[in-house]
Amino acid sequence: MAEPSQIELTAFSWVPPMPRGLVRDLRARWVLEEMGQPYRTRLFDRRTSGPEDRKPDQPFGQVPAMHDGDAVLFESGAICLWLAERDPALMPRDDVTRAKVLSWVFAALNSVEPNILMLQYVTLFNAEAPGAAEFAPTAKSRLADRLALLSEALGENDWLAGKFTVADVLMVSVLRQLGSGLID
Ligand SMILES: N[C@@H](CCC(=O)N[C@@H](CS)C(=O)NCC(=O)O)C(=O)O
Repeated sequence: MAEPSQIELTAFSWVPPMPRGLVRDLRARWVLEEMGQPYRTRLFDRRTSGPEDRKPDQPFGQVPAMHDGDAVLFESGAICLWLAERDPALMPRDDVTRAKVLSWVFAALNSVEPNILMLQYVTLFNAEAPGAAEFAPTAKSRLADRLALLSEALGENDWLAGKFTVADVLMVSVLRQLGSGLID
């Protein structure tokens, strides 16, 4: 019988309709699938399980977290980078490409995603909060500007670092959040 995988990923067995297909464990699953790396999951049902159940592995009570042997990681970006380091396709070994990959990984999580989150907060999650409706057009226009610059940087290229890497996994995962009509 095959050894059980030493990799365990936390995820939800149930979420409300809106975030389905967008929960951040998908980023790690995508990388694991690209690598052909077997893994098992530990699932939480959001109807019955609260953040406290997840805090032992994830200080903010969220998913994903990942056990890899004795190592425990949280943050989808850290998990994806940890895994990609083992796959020269996802994280090429040459410095020139590697520098691009690292830069685009952080751009996805630190320069693009926060603008999406800001718009989500004022139009979806906290739409009723004081000032939210007034700030929504600014948030929308900031996101549109950021997306225009991303598009300019990508140009006619298919991939951010010249070939498909973990940077594309993370950027696409971030951009998929726009699919729900957040921006025209
Ligand atoms: N920055 C974290 C964000 C993780 C996150 O937002 N997780 C959400 C699902 S996509 C979550 O667990 N939400 C449940 C909750 O907050 O109760 C990451 O990239 O891993």
